[in-house]
Amino acid sequence: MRTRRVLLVDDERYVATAFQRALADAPYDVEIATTGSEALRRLEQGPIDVMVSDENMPEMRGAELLSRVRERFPNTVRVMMTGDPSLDNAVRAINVGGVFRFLRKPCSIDELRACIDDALAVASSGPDDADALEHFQGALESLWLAAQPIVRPKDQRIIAYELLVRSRSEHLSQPSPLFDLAERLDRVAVLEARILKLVAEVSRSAPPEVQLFVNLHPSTLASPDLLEPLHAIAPRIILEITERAALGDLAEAEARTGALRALGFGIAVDDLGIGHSGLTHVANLRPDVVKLDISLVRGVTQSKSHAGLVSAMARVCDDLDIAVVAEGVETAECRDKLLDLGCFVQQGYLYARPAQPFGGVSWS
Ligand code: G
Ligand code: MN
Repeated sequence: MRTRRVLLVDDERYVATAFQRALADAPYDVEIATTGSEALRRLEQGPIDVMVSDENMPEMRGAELLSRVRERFPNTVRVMMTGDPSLDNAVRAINVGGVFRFLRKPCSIDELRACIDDALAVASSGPDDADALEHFQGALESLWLAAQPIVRPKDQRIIAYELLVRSRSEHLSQPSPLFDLAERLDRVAVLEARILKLVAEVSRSAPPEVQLFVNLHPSTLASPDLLEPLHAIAPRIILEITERAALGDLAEAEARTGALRALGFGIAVDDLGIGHSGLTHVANLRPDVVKLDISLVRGVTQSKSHAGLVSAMARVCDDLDIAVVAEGVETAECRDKLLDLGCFVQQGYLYARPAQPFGGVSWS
């Protein structure tokens, strides 16, 4: 089984870190967040078994956070901790947040420990892992790769395709639920191995002059052997490393991407947007390609600051010899604005949706 994870949410960082330190010897990992939105972002990155949230937080109250988590991540067992254990609070936490336990502040480390143990026991007796495994195997057997062209609109050329994993299994057709399940079942490497083998197969029918962009799960950086099937075609492959996933130790990430480069692979930083640590990644990893996130690209026709950021990125990347790809281009207006801003390589529904490889483009 994978290591279990507990997320402590408290706007007072020292409270959270004090508990985290006290639980350092526990047989599970303890992570912390200081706002509701930070907690939600963390949940999007991978499964959390138990979340313990403070109620009284300025940005998003605990009850609201718990209700959102209940809706989006129902497998995360929820505990509320509050210094104001009024009946109203309790009713809201139970009815809206579906909480498992209610802890009163100040709460001793022993109380917290016991509560987390109970919550973890409930978490493991949740959805039946045997069923989940069968469902996952079904998805694994029906995997296929969609391809979406990456184009230079100025000369109407397809210069690459991004390969996107899909499956024919119900609820698992898209990569994010598929990888969530793989993480829960500790099968990420199995899934990734299958995908990379498929990439090697599909590459044989790709037009000879195009490059292939392949999304890597962050954990694959630590298991580069999985890329073996692609060694022979490494110069055609650009490995996309998402900026959304914490790359952990940057020095380590640099060494790992360096090793992949030495094998001939290109490196792209994917989903580069606003509000993450992406620029640091760009500066340190010096990727061959930067892919601007949809949220940034969408903004260029409406917002001066988005447009300014994109044109600054295009200039900096040009200076550093990094190619820029704008993702999520959906309209002609957006295409033209991006060209004005110096983004000459684009990808998005305007040109083609991800589809069976390797389709053409409508140059409207
Ligand atoms: O995280 P990554 O950049 O790899 O995600 C690419 C995803 O974006 C794919 O699932 C693809 O279907 C989707 N996508 C590609 N082009 C567009 C677009 O123009 N608009 C929107 N909304 N999504 C797109
Ligand atoms: Mn991508």
